[in-house]
Amino acid sequence: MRLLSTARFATTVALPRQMPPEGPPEVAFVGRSNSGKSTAINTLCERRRLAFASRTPGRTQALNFFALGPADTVSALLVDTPGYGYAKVPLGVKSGWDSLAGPYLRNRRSLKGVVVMLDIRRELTPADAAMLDWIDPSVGLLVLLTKSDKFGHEQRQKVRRAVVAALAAAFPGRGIEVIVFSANARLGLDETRARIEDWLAPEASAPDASEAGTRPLV
Ligand SMILES: Nc1nc2c(ncn2[C@@H]2O[C@H](COP(=O)(O)OP(=O)(O)OP(=O)(O)O)[C@@H](O)[C@H]2O)c(=O)[nH]1
Ligand SMILES: [Mg+2]
Repeated sequence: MRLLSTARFATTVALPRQMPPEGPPEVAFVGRSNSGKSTAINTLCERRRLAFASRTPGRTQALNFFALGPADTVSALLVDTPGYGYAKVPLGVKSGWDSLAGPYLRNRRSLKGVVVMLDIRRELTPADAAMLDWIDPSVGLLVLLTKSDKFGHEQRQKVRRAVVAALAAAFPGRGIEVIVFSANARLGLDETRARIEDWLAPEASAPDASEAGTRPLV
């Protein structure tokens, strides 16, 4: 069974003091209001209403944590974050960003990767660039061009090339992967799942237990 299909609700954090202690690896979903974060989580986890999706922008105001792993074990977490750019300011207080999501994304040591949702019709906005700039360079980044069912193949690829170029210019050397994504048309799901599961896998660089066991003691 795939790790993502074990997802279940863990906790909602509406205030900084409710933040769970650092622990298993986490991947956060971020993006402007209405960019498709909650829908992407539901689709990637094959669950209809795990994360609440809505037509009303700005509905998700808290951080919502979803646990992954066998029933009695939390081996990783997915985190749905409030949309930004709602109040026409890059990282607005009104969206809960300054007190909650902003500090979380900047300081959380358990955070291994951030999936950034860009509505394919809007490409990269200044608010998105400000958010990307906010994230520590040690954290993995993946950009999903969401709702790409709105465009035909040619137009999708054209936007993808433009976004890859804009990201390379704004964040040289970070090599940010850009995936054409649609929850409705089920585009880009396997690629996205593979990248997320990669981030959540136990440290590739950590010494292998079996190898350590074969090492002479003296
Ligand atoms: N056409 C199309 N619409 C989508 C797709 N994914 C999401 N939507 C629609 O976009 C709207 C917003 O989706 P959400 O998943 O709630 O977006 P969000 O980023 O979580 O929004 P906030 O939590 O308010 O910031 C909903 O009406 C979804 O049905 C998609 O792949 N294709
Ligand atoms: Mg949402």
